[in-house]
Formats: sequence, structure tokens, C-alpha cells
Amino acid sequence: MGADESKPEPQLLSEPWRTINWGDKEKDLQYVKNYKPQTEGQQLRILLHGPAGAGKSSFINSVQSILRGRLYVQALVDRISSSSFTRKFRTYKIPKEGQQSFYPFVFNDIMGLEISRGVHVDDIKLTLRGHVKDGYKFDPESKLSEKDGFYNRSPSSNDKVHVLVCVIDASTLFPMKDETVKKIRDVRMEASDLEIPQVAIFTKVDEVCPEIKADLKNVYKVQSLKSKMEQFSAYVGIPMNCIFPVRNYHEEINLKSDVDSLILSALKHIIRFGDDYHNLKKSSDMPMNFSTE
Ligand SMILES: Nc1nc2c(ncn2[C@@H]2O[C@H](COP(=O)(O)OP(=O)(O)O)[C@@H](O)[C@H]2O)c(=O)[nH]1
Ligand SMILES: [Mg+2]
Repeated sequence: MGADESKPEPQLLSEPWRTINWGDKEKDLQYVKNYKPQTEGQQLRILLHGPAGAGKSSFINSVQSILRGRLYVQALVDRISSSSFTRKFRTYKIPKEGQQSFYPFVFNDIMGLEISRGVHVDDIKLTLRGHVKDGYKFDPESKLSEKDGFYNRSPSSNDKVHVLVCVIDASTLFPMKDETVKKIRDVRMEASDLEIPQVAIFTKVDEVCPEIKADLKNVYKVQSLKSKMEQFSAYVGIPMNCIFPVRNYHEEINLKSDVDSLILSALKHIIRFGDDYHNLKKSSDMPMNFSTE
């Protein structure tokens, strides 16, 4: 049979371009729950940066909810306006259920891409190096001074950032302002100098098209979302395999398996990247051993 040229473009690819364990989140959940850094007491610090309203707080809350097995809100979500809500530097730790301990990965959430109101790029750079103490209130006008009480002069490995995550609202991504691209690149450059792995999370995929809203499992079948990711990758230089679309918990009162699967898939990769980086740093910090045994 010949191709019917009058047929409209198919909305969905017949095969997803990436595979996700839909309906079987247990493997990824166990990976995240059982993750232990090689060094006792080490923690991975995951820094989320991105415009106000991109879904940073919602992502942290979603991760917490999945790990606790019920919806949970710790990071305040800003529903009122897209003005600065999360300006104070704060570390989010997730307690392990029924234990007196926390998961060995923590989140920080800073608003970093606003042109005038955002966190100073230099402050993001200081954060990457672990110089910013919890409780510091970012000032878009000036960067944290070494004389400030919130300046950490001798950051430990736990204070430094191990993975930099750029959080972007997929539904309103384009057109991207030149300034935003420049800011992302600027921060990326610093992270690259420090060899910190970088990831991008595309949030609100449910708002991208009706096919995904109707069924999240279509996320890797929608060509237009893939194209958006490719375009973003080309703009800012984050490779495609480090970009993850997610849908955060934001309106529901119960957990949903598909939502969990997509977030866990992203989180697992973030933890892996951070773990690789930490192990790489640790081996490069160790004195050279010339023994041939
Ligand atoms: N539809 C949809 N809305 C979301 C998603 N993630 C966050 N939101 C909404 O976007 C708004 C801003 O989210 P928030 O987490 O406060 O963004 P932040 O400023 O980056 O911390 C809130 O109204 C959220 O409910 C998502 O994946 N899908
Ligand atoms: Mg927030």
C-alpha cells in the first residue's frame, strides 16, 4: 500500500525514544533508598537552580513524597506569583522512615536565572564550592562577601555541590532569552571547571501537550518535546542524556505510579552522576601511591 499523503503527521512516535520502567518503579526506588556513598558520612549535595516558578520546590517535595510513600510538603511551593520566594539558602534533608537518620543526598534550591531579581551568578559559583552557609539570604545586588558570617571559609566535601541541576519549565521554555542562556552557560562553565556533573530537568511536561496530560507514559513518544530538549541541549550545551522530563506532584493527594517512575528515573541518574563525581574527586585528592604491589 502506498503512503497516504493526506494523513496528518502522527502526534505520537510508535516507539518511545527512551525506556522507563512504567508500572515497575520498585527497582529504581530500591536503588535510591539503598544508595550509600563509598565514604561513611559522605553526602551528595544536589543544587537545583532555575527561574522562579520552574518547579524546584515541587521537585524536592515530589522526591520526598515518593520516598515517604505519601504526599509530603517541605519546600514551600510558590503559587502566588513568580517573584522571589526561595531566596534563603536552605538544605533539604529527607529523613529515613522509622530511623533516626537521613538519606545521604540533600537538596539546595536557588533561584538563579532571573535577569535582575535572581541570585547573583557569583553566589551560585560560591555555592558550588561550598562557601554559602545555610540561612544566607541571597542579595541580587551583591555577592556574598568573605567577611560575612554566612561565608564558609573552609568547606568540607559535604558542603560542596556534587550535581548541578538546572530546572526548566518545559511548557514555557521557548523563546529563551539570550540573558537566560548566558546565565545558564556561565554557571555551567564554572561547574565544568570544577568537573561537577550537570543535569537539566524539564518540569511540567503535563502542560506541554494533551497527549502527555492524558497519559504520562507518552512523554518519550512526543516528538515536539524531544525537539525542545534537543534545542535546549544545543543552546546551553547540556547533552541530551543529561536532560530529564518530569511531572511533579502539584495538585493530587495520592501518589501515582507513572509520576513516581519518571521522577525516580531522573533521580537515579542524578545520584549516579553525583556518586561518580564524588569518587573521582576522592581518588584525585588521595596521595599518589607508587607501590607496585
Ligand atoms: N502542571 C504542573 N505544574 C507544576 C509542576 N511542577 C510545579 N508546578 C507548579 O508550578 C508552580 C511553581 O512551582 P514551584 O515548585 O514553587 O517552583 P520554584 O519557584 O522553582 O520552586 C506551582 O504552582 C506548582 O504547583 C508540574 O510538573 N506540572
Ligand atoms: Mg521554590
